[in-house]
Amino acid sequence: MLPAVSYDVGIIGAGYVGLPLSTTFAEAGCRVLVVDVVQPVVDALNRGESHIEDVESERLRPLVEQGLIRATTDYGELPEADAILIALPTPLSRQREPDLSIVESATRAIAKVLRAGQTVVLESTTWPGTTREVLKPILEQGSGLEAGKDFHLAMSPERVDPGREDWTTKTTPKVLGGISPESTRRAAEVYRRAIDTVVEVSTPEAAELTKLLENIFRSVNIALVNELAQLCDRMSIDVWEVVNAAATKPFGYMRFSPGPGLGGHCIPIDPFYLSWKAREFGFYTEFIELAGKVNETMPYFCRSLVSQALNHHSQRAMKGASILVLGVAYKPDIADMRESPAVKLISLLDNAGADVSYHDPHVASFNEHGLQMMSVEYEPSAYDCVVIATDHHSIDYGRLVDDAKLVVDLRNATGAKGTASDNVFKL
Ligand code: SAJ
Repeated sequence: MLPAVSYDVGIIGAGYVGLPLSTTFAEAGCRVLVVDVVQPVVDALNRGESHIEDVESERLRPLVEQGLIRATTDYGELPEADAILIALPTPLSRQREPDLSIVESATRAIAKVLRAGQTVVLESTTWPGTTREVLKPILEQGSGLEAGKDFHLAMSPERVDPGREDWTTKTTPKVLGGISPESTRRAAEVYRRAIDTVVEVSTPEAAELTKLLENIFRSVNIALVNELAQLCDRMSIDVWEVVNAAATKPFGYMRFSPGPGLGGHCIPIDPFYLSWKAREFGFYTEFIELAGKVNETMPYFCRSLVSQALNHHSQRAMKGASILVLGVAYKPDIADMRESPAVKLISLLDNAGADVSYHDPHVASFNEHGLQMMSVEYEPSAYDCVVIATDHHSIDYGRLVDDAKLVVDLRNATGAKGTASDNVFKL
């Protein structure tokens, strides 16, 4: 006897992907079961409290009160869901190799409760072949069911850009590929209940590689302008003037900006999922490796800019200089610290003997890569140098140029005023 289908979708993982996805399905009238292993997160969600910046509690609470979203730690409730969407982290190991352990563990738990007729979709960013070579055997062996026949299996990469408001989970086109045409059809049917545009591709591998292309495209182009920034420094050309001028081209060009390096849980990591898999085919992804190398040199290059600025403007050595790093989140107007290049820069400045503090209106404190710090009061004039590492829009950078002794601007946050002021040194 099949259990009554109490949920249209079960979503595994209540993170920056899973919670917006759950909310989007619920707002489309679907009944959603959110499964997460962290009990306090589950309890908070069932109280209508969101821990994800992109989903306000005011938006979540009515959906919980209407019974459209319920959270649990129990995979045993999943047979009551028509479809199961996996939105879990795929980090790199310490050896910088793909780490699918979280996804594999969840897949084994799903296999134990999988029932005929369900559709399973992987949303996590991963190497081409993961859905077919890793998830499929785990699900089949754990359930005794056959993929493509007894249950359906597909891959549909997440495209969340944390903090973005113009494109939402509902309005961003969703690529999707199943292990068979019927799996593609069934999975697309699920997503079309909540997502405006579903783009079907022929296989999960095509969907997996589509996502990697999107993020490798960003990593390589960011590395390009970072390399140009280093060359411009030697040629005494303002790289910001050049990237801004290039961006006036209305076709055939896309703006990217130099900076102190690559942060976030995607761009610094995803490309290495492909270079790792490509080696299995005796293929070396030169662009990915080169981009990674260039992007990883940026914190070191920025440290030398600070050292030069202190020397030329203030006749000061780095050693003993008081430095305020302004903005440590990995990108503007969010609190996320993951892989933030500002953390590496702070370590380098500290190792060079500077007395380093940080201020970030979004990040009260952090504990990353062995650094544990708290945000200090914002008093730019109290420091020998203020380094703009992330340009949050809540800071008045014109006022900063007037108040600070010396500014090193790694994001062109000070704009024309910074270019005109002799106490501002730019990347
Ligand atoms: N960065 C630069 N220069 C640029 C753009 C970005 O230095 O021109 C830096 C940022 O400061 C940040 C890092 O790169 O540290 C990543 O920036 P990002 O804008 O790619 O932001 P993410 O990683 O939060 O989101 C990206 C998505 N971003 C956009 O599409 C604009 C998208 O690539 C993916 O949907 C998402 O990663 C993901 O989850 O894969």
